Amino acid sequence: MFKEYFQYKGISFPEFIYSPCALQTVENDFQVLDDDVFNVTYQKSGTVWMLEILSLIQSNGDPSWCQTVPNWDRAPWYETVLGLRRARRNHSPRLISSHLPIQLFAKSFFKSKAKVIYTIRNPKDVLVSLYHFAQMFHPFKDPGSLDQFLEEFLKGDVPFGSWFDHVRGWMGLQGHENFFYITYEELLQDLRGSVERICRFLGKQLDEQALDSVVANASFQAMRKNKMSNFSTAPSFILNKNSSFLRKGISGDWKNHLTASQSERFDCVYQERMQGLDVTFPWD
Ligand code: PPS
Repeated sequence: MFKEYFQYKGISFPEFIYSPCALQTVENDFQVLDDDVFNVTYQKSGTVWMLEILSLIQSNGDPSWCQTVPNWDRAPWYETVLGLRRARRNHSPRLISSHLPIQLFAKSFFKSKAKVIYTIRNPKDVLVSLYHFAQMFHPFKDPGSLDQFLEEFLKGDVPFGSWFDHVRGWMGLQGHENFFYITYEELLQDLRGSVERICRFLGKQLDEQALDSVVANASFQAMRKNKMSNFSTAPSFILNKNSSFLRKGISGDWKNHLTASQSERFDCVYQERMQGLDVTFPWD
């Protein structure tokens, strides 16, 4: 049952958590509402961090929601079989998370006023984070050696497909008023300033005390302690609890894992695949 992938429109998804039927429903039938806010990322780019920030903003800085309801219920990943059910059941204004590439996203989004916040992270750190995650998340295949996994990642031969295609696809919405992007590195460098920018995009005003609370409760330390955010209550047949989902929470960890030649190989593919994308990221 576990560790098998199926293909949906050329993208790999792990069985059991995802199904072709749920993906088809999301793409073609899911009714996006104008006040939906989507937390979109390529996996391991800061999804649960942004989820926490958005939950706290929605609650005007009051941490009770984040401390009593698991993150997967507050902002369900709507492409999963269970997340789709939760997303449909949740009351508006809904927060919805997604790792889907843009071409598989709900069609009704593109005719709505719903907002997307797209968080992007240095792909070398995404690779390292994903490499560790694949060893603890039972639906994923064993990643093998880092060298092997690096090649699969660069080819896009991993769940959710290519990081490059994902970023290029979503960044095509740059300039649309319902699209906002931010990097994991900006969140790390200036969380308060980032929260203020997110609030402006959402048209939400928080007072100083509420902002302080968002920043304090969305810190790595606070989230690591919060059972509703650290996945310690996730079933152990899904997640191996001997490792931590909130692993290191830093930028540049790739330097502790990639050799000089692996890093050069990455740079070479990065330059080729990102050519013509008119954006500069903090790691460029
Ligand atoms: S997933 O499985 O795709 O939804 O994972 P995702 O949440 O996108 O990414 C997990 C990484 O984000 C880090 N993280 C944080 N870093 C800093 N501050 C906070 N508050 C925070 N919350 C989550 C988490 O530790 C994973 O990164 P690594 O590098 O593995 O530590």
